[in-house]
Amino acid sequence: MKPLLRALKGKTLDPPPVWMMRQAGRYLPEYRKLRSQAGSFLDLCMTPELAEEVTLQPIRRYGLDGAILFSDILVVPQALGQKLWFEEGIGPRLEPLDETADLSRLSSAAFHEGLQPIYETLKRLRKSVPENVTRLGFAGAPWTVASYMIEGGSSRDFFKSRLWAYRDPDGFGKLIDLLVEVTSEYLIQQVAAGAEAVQLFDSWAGIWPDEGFRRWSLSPSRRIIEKVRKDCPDVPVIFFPRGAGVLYQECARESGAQALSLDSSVPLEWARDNLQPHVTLQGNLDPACLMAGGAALDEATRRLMSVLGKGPFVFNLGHGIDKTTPPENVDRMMQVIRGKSAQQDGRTFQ
Ligand code: 1CP
Repeated sequence: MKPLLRALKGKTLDPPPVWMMRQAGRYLPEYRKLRSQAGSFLDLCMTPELAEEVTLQPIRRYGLDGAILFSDILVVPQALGQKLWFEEGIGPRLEPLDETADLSRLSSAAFHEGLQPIYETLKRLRKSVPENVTRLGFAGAPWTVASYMIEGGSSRDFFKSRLWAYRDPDGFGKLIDLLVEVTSEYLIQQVAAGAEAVQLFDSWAGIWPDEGFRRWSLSPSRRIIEKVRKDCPDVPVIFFPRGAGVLYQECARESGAQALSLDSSVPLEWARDNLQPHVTLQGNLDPACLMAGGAALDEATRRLMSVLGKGPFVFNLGHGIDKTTPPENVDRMMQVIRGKSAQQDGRTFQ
């Protein structure tokens, strides 16, 4: 079995498998080149040959253990009929929904049709991803996706979304229920097209007090994970409730995920003692440390391996790699991770 899949299924590997959130992207010159040829970011996501190529770029360069589908969490609202565009220098933009919005304007009728290019990318990756590399699918968790749908893009405080949830929990719950339904189907279709494991990104989970977290982050995510596991029992699910703090413990016990992706603020010894007995852990190098490189990077990489590497562990970052990261710092990180034990393990890397 492929190393990343083995780790996600609870095996301890030395060295641990490694991939990076947002591993394909603007820090790579080969990505910037293709991106400028493609026109828009969405064109890149929705053109299978190009999305396939971008997915493979960091695999060729670094020999990572996981190839994550190149796409975005916001293609889901787009497939529901909400207008989406990306503004240079600003980021994603959507025509915002509000509390009075007629949710029936969102339609799942053409949902899978709109996402066909993404399934096609995964089909192509079946043939082009190297043999020992795991193909990862992903989606945004309902709360994180809903927040972009309501705010109309990125937000600092998510007040509009939180106010809706507090004032009209039934109405807000309908939007979350719709996202639970379509996101489960979306992930199941990704598996049918070739994804061997999937990650559910709840990037803004940490904004909630505990009750809100349970109701709007953990519970909808658990429902999705349950559906995916029922249809695809062999496919591990990685859950990333960024910023969950001590509530990571409830996620370990109750989300149904096989692995939890830790943000950089989670203390390693605490995670080892309280989470790793229940699930595989993934994470959590600070992306700023990767950007800094040098001795700080070597030291943080070694510490992560020595504390979490004695149990089921996947080396990753605590959040996405930043676009100003020098690509050679990733080489340095890979050397520290794989060191000499990579040869002992008998694994070969391009
Ligand atoms: O200009 C460009 O080229 C676009 C930059 C970019 C990229 C490379 C965006 C816009 N999305 C992506 C790809 C992407 N997004 C992947 C690809 C696979 C990979 O290599 O990992 C994935 C998994 C995502 C997921 C995603 N998109 C998340 C969840 C993870 C996270 O970072 O928290 C979120 C919140 C988004 C929304 C989004 N899309 C793009 C940006 C810049 C953002 C974040 C905006 C914000 O901070 O609110």
